[in-house]
Amino acid sequence: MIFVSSNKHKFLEISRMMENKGITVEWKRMKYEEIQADTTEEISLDSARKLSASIGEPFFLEDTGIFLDSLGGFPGPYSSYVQSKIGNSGILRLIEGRNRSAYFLTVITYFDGRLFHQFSGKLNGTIAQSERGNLGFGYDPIFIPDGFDITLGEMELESKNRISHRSKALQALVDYLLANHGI
Ligand code: ITT
Repeated sequence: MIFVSSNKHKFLEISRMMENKGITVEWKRMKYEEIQADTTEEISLDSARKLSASIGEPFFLEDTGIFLDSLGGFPGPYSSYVQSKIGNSGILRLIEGRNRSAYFLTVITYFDGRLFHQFSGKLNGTIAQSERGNLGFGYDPIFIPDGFDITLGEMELESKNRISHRSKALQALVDYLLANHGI
């Protein structure tokens, strides 16, 4: 399976999950252009459509966002831009004194060589009072998954993989492949 992404952390999480299922993931490391759109689904699909013209064989990619309830779902599809401009400390300042509920959403788009298929995974949680942990990446140090009292930044990769948005979306893809192609 070819996975397209510029993000090493995503690849490490995905390849470990797939390894545990006996599937080898080949990392096509590249930065591709992402449109700015209202939904993660649209962004993920648009990227896959454009890349399919040059890749020409089955692959998958994913787009992920963090959605803060008290900010009407912001940054959501703008998560990458917001992370690079204001970072986790900026998010902590933005939601000071507000409801801290949030969720991660991952949308995988799989191109089977002809058609596109989407699979999503969600992880609910709350935004921590301060950054904690140096594991994971991106928003992990400020996100406490429901049912835990540590952030994703304090979780080993295997533990994050057991509960994450990304692993749920990936499991849906694997289920689809098993049902339709036998992998
Ligand atoms: P691609 O090349 O795969 O697009 P990217 O890092 O640009 O890699 P996204 O646009 O999907 O990926 O990510 C949006 C932002 O959300 C970005 O700042 C990531 O660091 C962050 N992010 C994505 N997945 C995350 C996760 O599991 N935990 C914490 N932050 C995450």
